[in-house]
Amino acid sequence: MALLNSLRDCFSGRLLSESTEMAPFLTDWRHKWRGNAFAVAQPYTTNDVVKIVRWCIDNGFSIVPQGGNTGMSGAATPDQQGTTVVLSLARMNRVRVIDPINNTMTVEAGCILQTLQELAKDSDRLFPLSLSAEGSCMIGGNLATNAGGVGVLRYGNARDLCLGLEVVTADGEIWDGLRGLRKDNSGYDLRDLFIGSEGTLGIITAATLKLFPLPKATLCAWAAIGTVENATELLQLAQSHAGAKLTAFELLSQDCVDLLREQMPSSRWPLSQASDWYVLIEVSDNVDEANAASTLESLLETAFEQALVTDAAIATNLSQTRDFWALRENMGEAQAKAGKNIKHDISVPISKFAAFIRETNAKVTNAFSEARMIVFGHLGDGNLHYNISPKTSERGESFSEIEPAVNRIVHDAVIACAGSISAEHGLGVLRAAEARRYKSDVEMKLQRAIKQALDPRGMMNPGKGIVG
Ligand code: FAD
Ligand code: 2HG
Ligand code: ZN
Repeated sequence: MALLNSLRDCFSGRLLSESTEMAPFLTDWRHKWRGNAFAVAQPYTTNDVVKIVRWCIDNGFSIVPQGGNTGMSGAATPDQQGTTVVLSLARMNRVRVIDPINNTMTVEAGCILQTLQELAKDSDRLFPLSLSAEGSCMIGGNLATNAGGVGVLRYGNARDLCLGLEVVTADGEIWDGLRGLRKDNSGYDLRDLFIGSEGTLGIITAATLKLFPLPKATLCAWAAIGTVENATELLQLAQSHAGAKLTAFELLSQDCVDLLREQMPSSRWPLSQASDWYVLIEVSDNVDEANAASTLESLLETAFEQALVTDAAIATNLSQTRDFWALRENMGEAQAKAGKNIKHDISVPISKFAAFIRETNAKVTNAFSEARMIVFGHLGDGNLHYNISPKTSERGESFSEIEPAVNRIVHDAVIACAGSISAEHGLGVLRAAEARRYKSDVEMKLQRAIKQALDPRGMMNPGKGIVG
């Protein structure tokens, strides 16, 4: 009790220590992992974060930073030991400055992503990071995971959208790197070390983010495609036809659509016939909607002529646009509703996409007849969500038992085509050991040297990420 009170008294924010109030912070959104913690601290300011870190150093506790707790890899859930303080950034949600001339905004780590998108829009700007969890994930978490989402093809991932950071280091010091500079070669890039480090090197407390001109019109189309080869050809065509106007290019299989409609029967379906594959294409235009429509229409016309597309629909109003996007964005939730699944968030060169899917689907379904392939993702980025659900509604342990063998098949195939076993969701605990398995000794030596230099006590998010 004395220890708890000394933590409570050392900073000005909220401290939770009752098991019921801590419970939501001790499991992930899928309830795949559960842990314990000494307490959950919710600081208001960067100085509060400093005090909590120093208290943890003095008392031998580790820290698990947490944002919106929407992560996919178990990285924000503490381990079982109960010797951790969960440091929730939720109350650090101030906007420090918006600079429309520099096209930047400086915000605290606990700002909800959607709030930042809306804020940018109010200034006639675009903050293009966009993912289905945007209503609850926080910018600190987005940066700590180097989140991707649906706008990477045009605007890049979270790393590309960040110019500067403020970080509380594992020594309890503040690094003020909140620079709104697009060019800065004045030393090793500390910002890039913290981005994507999953809370294992320090605590991001604020960030300076890039803003873009707000497009005048955004339009999307849903197209039926016979093969993945056709989808990658269509991507080439769309890139050459629409150039920088192409802002999203997402792929889904018929099995994904079936799963979605089973779990969410109210989903609206834009086409009259079924196909093996579908793509969702978005174009954005800085002139007007007529321009956007003409780009999309002429793209689809050429695609029909080249027999790349068998059917297509363009969203003609906001409600249709939402319906099209819902078919793609609700995939995560639909899988969660369906029960157990095995997720693989992988990157492969786009040129190898079609062969990868064909060959790996065959290997997985030959080895496990109960596997239902749920393959979708950000084709424009070479990032697949290569997920597997049980064919029946069976949710028991037997499906979990096949997970290591399935992972081995999928990840060996990824590495064989020079891909990555974690594209946008990070390693957390889900992929940490496997990532180590595929890294060279040299790369592991460098990774450990970075961890040792920035977190010599090993107190930041122990057990997570590449070094663990
Ligand atoms: P959390 O889950 O709270 O934390 C994630 C990691 O970041 C943990 O390691 C944590 O310790 C660390 N962390 C959090 N805040 C800080 C901080 N301030 N300083 C240091 N470390 C910190 N991800 C994608 O990339 N693309 C998608 O398309 C996508 N779609 C999703 C759809 C759904 C329905 C869901 C539930 C998730 C999706 N995700 C996606 C995963 C998730 O939303 C992202 O990883 C997101 O960036 C996590 O943000 P968060 O605030 O929830 O972080
Ligand atoms: C998405 O792109 C997310 O929808 C979630 O990254 C992927 O559910 C998944 O595996
Ligand atoms: Zn994704």
